[in-house]
Amino acid sequence: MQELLSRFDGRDPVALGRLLKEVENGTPLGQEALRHTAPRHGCAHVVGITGPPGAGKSTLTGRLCKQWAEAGLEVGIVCVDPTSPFSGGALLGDRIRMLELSSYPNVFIKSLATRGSLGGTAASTADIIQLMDAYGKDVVVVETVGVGQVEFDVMDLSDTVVLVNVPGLGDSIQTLKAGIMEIADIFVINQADRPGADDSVRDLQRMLADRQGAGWLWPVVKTVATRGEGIHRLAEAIENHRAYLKREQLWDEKRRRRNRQRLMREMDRLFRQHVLTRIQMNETDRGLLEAVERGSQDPFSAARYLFQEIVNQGGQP
Ligand SMILES: Nc1nc2c(ncn2[C@@H]2O[C@H](COP(=O)(O)OP(=O)(O)OP(=O)(O)O)[C@@H](O)[C@H]2O)c(=O)[nH]1
Ligand SMILES: [Mg+2]
Repeated sequence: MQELLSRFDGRDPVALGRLLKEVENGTPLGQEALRHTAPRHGCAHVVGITGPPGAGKSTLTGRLCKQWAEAGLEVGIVCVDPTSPFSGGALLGDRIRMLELSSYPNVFIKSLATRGSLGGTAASTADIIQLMDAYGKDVVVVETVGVGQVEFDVMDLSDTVVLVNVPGLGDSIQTLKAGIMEIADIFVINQADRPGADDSVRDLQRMLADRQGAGWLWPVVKTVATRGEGIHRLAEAIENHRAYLKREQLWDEKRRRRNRQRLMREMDRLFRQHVLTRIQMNETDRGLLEAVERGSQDPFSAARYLFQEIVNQGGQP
């Protein structure tokens, strides 16, 4: 274990991959890795890329990361619930582009399959970001399909949220509008080689003009990801947002809030674990649980009773 951690500290990508897997599976070694790396995280710029399925998020991520990698930056990519390039099932051209990207020694790609699993996605994404950050990644890009609560939670882990859309987006904007529109910092109209791109940019700009920002004007960037057009402008917008966050002290504030959330989440986890152990070991508690299940005991009083018992016993099971 110690050897793996020192190899991680020595920036061995194999050790990073191994520890990411441990963290994803919630093993004791994964927990140890999180404790070990906690003091060192908070430096990486976390960029969330979201938008409807097939908008070109992976292609765009690939282009952006290639540019950063060639500029010498350490880059991490996290794909949450991927359906294309990174996981397979994609067109050959996309696969080759991604393969090309993973040949850069300073790029690390991690896919996080979540389909079918209940909850915990945001938690494991936060852990994966932490590890990549502590490893020394300058930028960590997180790609999700922007449709549900999970994506929303994951985007909450990002410093800069990029919302990718395609021309003729009237309807898709409407469906995405609830929530995601509000948390986006940069808007992209990708597939600008298709008709209607300029109209879409105008529509978006009109919509954003009604919004009063405190110091940040939401840029709308037109891109053709497949040809690499507009990527420089997008990279520039992302860099401007980073500078803005630092200037306004929002960078530190976000990290404080995230650290607080992680404390609360870890407390929840430990407490729940404690309660489950107690119920397993203690017949009275088990009887109480069964009564709650049957409906003959109300869960609110039962929870209060259990809580008080745990406090009285000083946290011993
Ligand atoms: N014409 C055109 N096609 C594009 C552009 N960008 C991406 N595509 C194509 O659109 C398809 C989807 O691209 P992806 O990058 O996989 O899109 P995605 O948003 O990551 O898709 P999911 O992860 O499945 O939601 C691919 O066939 C791309 O080659 C573009 O700018 N113009
Ligand atoms: Mg994708």
